[in-house]
Amino acid sequence: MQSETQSLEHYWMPFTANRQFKSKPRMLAEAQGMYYKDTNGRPVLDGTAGLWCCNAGHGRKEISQAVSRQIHQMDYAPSFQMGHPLAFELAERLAQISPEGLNKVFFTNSGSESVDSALKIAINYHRARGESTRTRFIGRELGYHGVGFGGISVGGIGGNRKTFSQQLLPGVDHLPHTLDMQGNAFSRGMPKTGAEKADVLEQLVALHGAENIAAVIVEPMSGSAGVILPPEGYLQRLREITKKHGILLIFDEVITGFGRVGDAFASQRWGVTPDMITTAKALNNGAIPMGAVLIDDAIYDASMQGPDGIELFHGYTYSGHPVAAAAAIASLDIYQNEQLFERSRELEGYFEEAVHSLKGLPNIIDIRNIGLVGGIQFSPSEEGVGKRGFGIFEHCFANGTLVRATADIIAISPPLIIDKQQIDQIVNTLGDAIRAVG
Ligand code: PXG
Ligand code: PLP
Repeated sequence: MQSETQSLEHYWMPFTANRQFKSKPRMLAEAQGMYYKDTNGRPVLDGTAGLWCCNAGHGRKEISQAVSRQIHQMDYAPSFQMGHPLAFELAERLAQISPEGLNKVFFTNSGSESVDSALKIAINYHRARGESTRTRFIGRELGYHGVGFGGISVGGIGGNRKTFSQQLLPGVDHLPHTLDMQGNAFSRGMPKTGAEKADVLEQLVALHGAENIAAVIVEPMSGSAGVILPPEGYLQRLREITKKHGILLIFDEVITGFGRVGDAFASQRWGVTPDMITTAKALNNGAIPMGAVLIDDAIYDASMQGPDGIELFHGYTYSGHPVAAAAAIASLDIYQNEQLFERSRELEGYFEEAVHSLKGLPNIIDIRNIGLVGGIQFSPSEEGVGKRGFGIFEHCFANGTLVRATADIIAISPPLIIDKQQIDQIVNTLGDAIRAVG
């Protein structure tokens, strides 16, 4: 419980307007099912699964009990040159639900680390095959790949890069983003047009030479930049072009993984299999920091060919942490037992109708959706970019619903256990907020 005298001065909060927050804090203290409680005991409906993490909802006993059991049995085990059974068990479980061929797993502690790991694995793979000139990466405008120097280099959100622009990885290009507000505003699900934007990859190959390009990394659906869906056929084209030129394709599924878009992974929803998938967040329902890279057998096998010894000079103190792994196995059990990935697909139609019913309210210029994720985009107010979005977020929170604002886009991504009435509640609160903020 926060006491009246609690100092807020010492904690430098991430991706937060610290001075603004500390002058008017929003504090969460408890969570159960679909609801948070703030420090005054007021319930807040979770329209964001935390930060896209808690797909099975909050306070799941199966997870807390697994964590408690494991921390008693063995709190920590070294991860270099030592193993423990749970990490192997979790890797096997992940291989069972991952797309075909992606049967190897490298553990990390966050999405950012998963991205850095995947980029390094790509370079290591090409070197192992004698193609050591393949070092360039291709990301995409508006992409979010976490905050490591690797991730911001391939990332395409200007605000996250500008301060560090002289220190980014060399040899990175960006594909154009796929948001087309002229042609595709208010699309339901995948937009119809724009697949040809993938063809820019051919131009980059012509410019640099395929023999110099290691990998292309994209979010199959951009989450952070405001729910930007791939046009029909776009991901297939990226797959065809990368395959043709021996370039690895990495899908960053930190947000789209574990049921968010109506299948275990977006890769399966859209029938396109990359060479690696980066994950984190809902991997263990957000309970303990953990991420993982799912890797095609061919990459692993090629990397095991050199002289006997360490095959990849990379890893984290907490890779495959036993307590995080216990939480992940318990989470996968819940996802499976309650068929939550299927539930996300089943509720998609209702959710789609609900979010698109907001069309026509003041200043809405686009609404986008897939699975249990929705994005509502507003024109910026005269006060500046982001003010309208933040005002709507604040109004919703004051009225008992948590949504997420990125600039003037509101994203909704509730736990997959949500019911129809709760979907209505989110949309109704949002509608009131939009009318009130104007
Ligand atoms: N890749 C993708 C696609 C992500 O969405 C990361 C990497 C980085 O993960 P970590 O665990 O290092 O934060 C992410 C994280 C938002 C929001 O509001 C999104 C993320 C994180 C925080 C807020 O959209 N995505
Ligand atoms: N910095 C120092 C001084 C370390 O000794 C280590 C790990 O041993 C690290 C950073 C990296 O920490 P981690 O493995 O948790 O990423």
